[in-house]
Amino acid sequence: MQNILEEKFDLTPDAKIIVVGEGITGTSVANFLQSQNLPFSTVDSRKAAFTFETFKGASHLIISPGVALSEPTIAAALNSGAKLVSDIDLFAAVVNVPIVGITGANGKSTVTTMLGDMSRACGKNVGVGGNLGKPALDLLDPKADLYVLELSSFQLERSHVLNAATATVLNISADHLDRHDDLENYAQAKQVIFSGDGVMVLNADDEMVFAMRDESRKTFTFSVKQNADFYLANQNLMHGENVLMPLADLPLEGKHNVANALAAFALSSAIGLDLKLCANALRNFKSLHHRMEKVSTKNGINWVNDSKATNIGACIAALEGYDEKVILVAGGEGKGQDMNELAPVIQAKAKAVILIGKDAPQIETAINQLPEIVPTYHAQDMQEVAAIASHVAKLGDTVLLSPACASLDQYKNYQDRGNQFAAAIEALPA
Ligand code: UMA
Ligand code: ADP
Repeated sequence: MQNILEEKFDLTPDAKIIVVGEGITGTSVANFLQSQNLPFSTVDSRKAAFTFETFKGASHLIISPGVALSEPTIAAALNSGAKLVSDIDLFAAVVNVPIVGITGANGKSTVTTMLGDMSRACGKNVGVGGNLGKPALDLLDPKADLYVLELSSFQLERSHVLNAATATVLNISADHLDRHDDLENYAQAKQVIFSGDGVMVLNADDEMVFAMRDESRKTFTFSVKQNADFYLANQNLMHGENVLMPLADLPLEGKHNVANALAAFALSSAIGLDLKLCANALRNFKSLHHRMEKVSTKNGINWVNDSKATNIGACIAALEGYDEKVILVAGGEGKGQDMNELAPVIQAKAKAVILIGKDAPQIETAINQLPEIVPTYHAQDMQEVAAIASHVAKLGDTVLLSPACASLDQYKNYQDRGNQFAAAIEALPA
């Protein structure tokens, strides 16, 4: 392994390697470097603020995804010649079995989990992780015959090689624009997932994804709207002339989940899995917590927790899945998204909106510009959300927490936000 690391990244016992960030990525990198007898130091700005001195003389920086590359002290070190290497680069360099790479604005965790289930159903010893669950380097296992990685744009923007056997960008919509300059820059970061010569899996319904097509590469397309290699027709998920499975057998809500299932089939097909066994795995798929999760029917109201909807695209997908109008709970840290994109869908699908969090005023301003009035309410916490929703909702109505925003202004994370929502409903008087 050491030879590979020297050859690919010039990582030698003389290198001055700094691991930036002491979270789960940093820890996985430190353990890996130690196992390779490579010396390193670690830094974390929570312990001591970064200064130009911190990175002086560094030959390599292995930077955790939560740390911005634009941070001035880091940018300066990279500019003066320190090499940027990621945990994903190290992982890809030492793995000798197929890697499946999954990125996109939304659906990554769902498709990654689907592919893990499908691989196990086909008898594979599969390591599943990355942005979801265990960091990539912690998955390394000599017995593994396949790895499935969820990759975020932050992980990809600091990576150079993946050489995935197959990879996909599921979709691109505004997210993390506080960290990426614009949508093109964000899309570019995601494209690193196709480095190498593996099979590209592309969403034919997403213009920016489809533009990544490379005629020289083997490509599978998927679509819920049109003809593609993997597509939806006559209430069936299809591959060419073959029915993969009837739509009715897919135990998930929403058209976006049909797209996710088709993407998972396309990836499975690219690595030669038996698609019949894959379909069986999907029939038993359990939707993940905090994603369109039906948490309660308290007082005759359908309470749905979609707290993982941390961007506008996910919230739109959630709303569009309903035939009738719902009571939407939205707001939080808006990450520089343009809330005017959300407003028309609110007009079409929400009978009222309960606003929470820091960027509630931005959503309210967008709603106030709509041609027809959508009533808005403000809540300080989930108890207040539950109380207002109980008051506004009629028997049989749906109350949907799909915030279109990150949670960090008010909650530990999206799980905490979803759990507090569920707890507040539980605590409502019957
Ligand atoms: N830190 C600094 N300086 C900074 C920022 C962070 O020193 O400016 C330090 C923190 O003090 C902390 C450490 O870095 O000690 C944390 O590093 P990190 O933020 O990179 O987080 P990790 O614990 O390494 O987790 C990361 C991902 N986190 C982020 O991208 C923010 C996890 O994704 C991922 O599961 C994990 O690596 C394993 O691959 C989380 C996430 O929110 C779930 N991802 C975003 C998303 O899904 O939208 C991208
Ligand atoms: P990610 O890992 O990319 O955040 P998840 O599978 O965890 O994706 O889903 C995150 C949010 O996006 C949830 O609210 C979910 O309902 C929604 N979602 C899932 N798949 C899609 C998709 N293909 N298009 C739009 N929204 C989606």
